[in-house]
Amino acid sequence: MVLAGLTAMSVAACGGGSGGSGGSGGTGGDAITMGFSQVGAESGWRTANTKSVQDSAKNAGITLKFSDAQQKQENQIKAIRSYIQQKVDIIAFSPVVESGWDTVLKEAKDAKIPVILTDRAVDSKDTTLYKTFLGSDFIEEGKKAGQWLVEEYKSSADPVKIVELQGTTGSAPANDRKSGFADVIKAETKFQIVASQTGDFTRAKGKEVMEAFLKSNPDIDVLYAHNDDMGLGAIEAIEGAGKVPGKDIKIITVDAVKDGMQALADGKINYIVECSPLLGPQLMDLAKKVVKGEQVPARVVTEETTFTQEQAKQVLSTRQY
Ligand code: GZL
Repeated sequence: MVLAGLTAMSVAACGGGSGGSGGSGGTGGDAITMGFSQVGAESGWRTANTKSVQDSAKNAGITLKFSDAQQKQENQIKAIRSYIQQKVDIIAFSPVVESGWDTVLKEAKDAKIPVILTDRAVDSKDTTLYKTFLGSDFIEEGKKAGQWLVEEYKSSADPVKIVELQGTTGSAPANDRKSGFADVIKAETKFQIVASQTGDFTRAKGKEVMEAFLKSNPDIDVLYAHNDDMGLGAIEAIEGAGKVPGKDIKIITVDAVKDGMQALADGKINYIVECSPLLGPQLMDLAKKVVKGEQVPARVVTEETTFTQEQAKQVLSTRQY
């Protein structure tokens, strides 16, 4: 009995956990090796998320193999295949877009290497392809943005012309922040989205698209940007057009990274819905449980809040990212 028990434990420790024979991890012993495929380095949020993952792996004693996909799905698929070849104990990744993952996730499953989704979701129907999804509720984030707008304009019946800077086309945050926001504002016909286009979550693209919006829509009242970085780029465009951001055009963004919170405190943004990038500690806890073969929740939703201009002034000095 004792020998059998020891054997079982040693297999589990080498990553044989929930995935059966699993990867040897390339390190043997109790150490866990994680292969992590990151979206890219497109925004302040992503930079903070990468730091959280890397610091947390170090603190957890997990060997991290890390790759930056430069926002290309084919690079993420290549990275996941490489981790399978290296027989890592577990794979975690933030899928740049929702679709097109079933084949490579089946390869990981066949190789008995468990997968954790972090930050963004996939639209695979087969939920046995991953052990859990850790990340924000993006629909809820979009709803919070819409709810602020409804409250902000409750005493006026005049039309409110909105332009929207969407995140990366096909990504879960872009799809869900768009639908959550639209669901709330559709209750009042005064709200009109007059233009909506992707800014790919970057400042540069956000500025470029906002410049085009301003040329074709001289009377914009509100900008809803799916992240701070696009909102900050849009602020440059708005000021370049001789308008005052936060006053002539009210701005709602999502993330609450430091630069966004500074613009909120300065009155250039009106409201920010928080989306926490600090997923590293929870990711490493989940990874240890999965490798040991322990049950984990299918969905772990990150806690987050919202900020007004006044609240930003109060918390700015305490922000971690
Ligand atoms: C959201 C994350 C998004 C951020 C953007 O969890 O995927 O990607 O909102 C980032 O800033 O680029």
